Amino acid sequence: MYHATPPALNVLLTGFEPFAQDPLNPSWDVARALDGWQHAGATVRAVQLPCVFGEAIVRLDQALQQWQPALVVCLGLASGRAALTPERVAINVDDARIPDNAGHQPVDTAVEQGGPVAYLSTLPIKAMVRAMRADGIPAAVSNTAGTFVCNHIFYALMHRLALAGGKVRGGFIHVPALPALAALHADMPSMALETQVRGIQMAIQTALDVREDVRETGGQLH
Ligand code: PCA
Repeated sequence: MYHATPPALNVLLTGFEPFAQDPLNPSWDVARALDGWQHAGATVRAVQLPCVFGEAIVRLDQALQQWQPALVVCLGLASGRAALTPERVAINVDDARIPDNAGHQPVDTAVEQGGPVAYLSTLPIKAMVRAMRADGIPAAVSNTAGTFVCNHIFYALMHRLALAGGKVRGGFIHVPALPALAALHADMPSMALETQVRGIQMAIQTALDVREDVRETGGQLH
């Protein structure tokens, strides 16, 4: 008799530690809230990354090694945005406007020496945006993840997935501030934690269910 059970599928979901004097980072709150959540036979594994150039990649490599994920979604905070924004493209540039949590501030250096100029997300970003908006959650495709630690980890992730043969899909989603964080600033858009969690849940669900992205216009940041 054949009793083999299919291998356990893991979804690696990363969030960042707080940075830039903010006391919290919703990207980690969201990832932590989804740790252990299951969909379509896959289990979410949440890992926190340091907001430090280089060290974040070391931690990512450990997590990839540990969980051998079938899908990787990295989250980060984009304060100032009002929607959940799957990123389209990671560029091979570190150009920090502020120092990271270790005081490093690289300017115009490569994430990976000799790597391609850019990688596109291999997540179905438009299907994800469509699913979130259909559920009443503000979402939009973003065409820039910036040039700070979020783009750094997004690029490093896509480089690794490409070098590993491109069978594992991955990408990056920026999340807005939480109301408690926005309250520390004068006029910052925010989104409640439970809405963010539901949106990211929906995004992961879509990535697991949808192989081919939808092709449609609209729903992107300018
Ligand atoms: N956001 C920053 C880095 C860490 C985070 O959560 C960024 O957008 O680069």
